[in-house]
Amino acid sequence: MHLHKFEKVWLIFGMGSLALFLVILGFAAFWKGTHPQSHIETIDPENVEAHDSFKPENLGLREVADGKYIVNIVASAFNYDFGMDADGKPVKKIRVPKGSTVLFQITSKDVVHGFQVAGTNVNMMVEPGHVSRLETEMKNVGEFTVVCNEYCGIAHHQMFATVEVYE
Ligand SMILES: [Cu+2]
Repeated sequence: MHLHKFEKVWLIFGMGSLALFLVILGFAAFWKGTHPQSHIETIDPENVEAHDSFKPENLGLREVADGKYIVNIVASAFNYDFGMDADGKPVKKIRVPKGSTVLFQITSKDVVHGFQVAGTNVNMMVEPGHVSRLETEMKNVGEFTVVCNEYCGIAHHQMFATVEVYE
């Protein structure tokens, strides 16, 4: 079979790039430890309260050490549950000082949701049956809107909250 020279070049290029991408994928997964944010930790979506982090009294922002925070959230259609404030109202805004390290832990009770803190590198898929975790340093002062970026139903656009980083 005769192959034109250009055809050979393109075949080698195509197969070469496929092999290169597989090597990059393997490097990221096995050497760099890149993995889904769920870390494959499972949870019963019908009974998220059984998990310590998602008991109603443990939801929301908590300072665990100087400048270190944990935020526990339960997502459901169409709400992010950050727990209740002192007046018994649902928390819709959390405040952390600039430069603090914040670990977001979130799970879903029903369908797939998103958890994106717009303007930061926090962007997670939240799957029912899994716990998604992401730790980040809040470097910039400002108000950042939390949005659900996975379409989850008719009132999807009402899923939001605010993270305020103060000086
Ligand atoms: Cu949504």
